[in-house]
Amino acid sequence: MKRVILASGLLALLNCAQAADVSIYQHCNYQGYRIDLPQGNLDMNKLISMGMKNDDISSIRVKAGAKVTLYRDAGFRGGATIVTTDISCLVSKNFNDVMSSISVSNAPKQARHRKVPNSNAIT
Ligand SMILES: [Ca+2]
Repeated sequence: MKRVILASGLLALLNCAQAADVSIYQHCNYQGYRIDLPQGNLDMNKLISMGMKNDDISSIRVKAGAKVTLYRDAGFRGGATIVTTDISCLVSKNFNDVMSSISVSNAPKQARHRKVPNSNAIT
């Protein structure tokens, strides 16, 4: 019985790890291209290598517990705004088409949502 409970717990963790916590979108209302972001500090060149155009992002989805800091300039400079929820149009934050670097982190209560290194335990 204990095994079953452990297995379902691991499954929940895996499901959690699969979906991106943060996605950025080209246009307002989650339109245009979408880029799923991993945790960490993502500078302009990294974002461009992931398919972003500089100064082009207009909306963002942020799952509960995640925290995102948007920066106007590359190198995490030029003024920042913190986002912890979905923003359907960054015009409302005065941040439309300006973001050049971004920092993605999780609040402490989400820290347990990590990838499970060995999923064999489920079977
Ligand atoms: Ca910029």
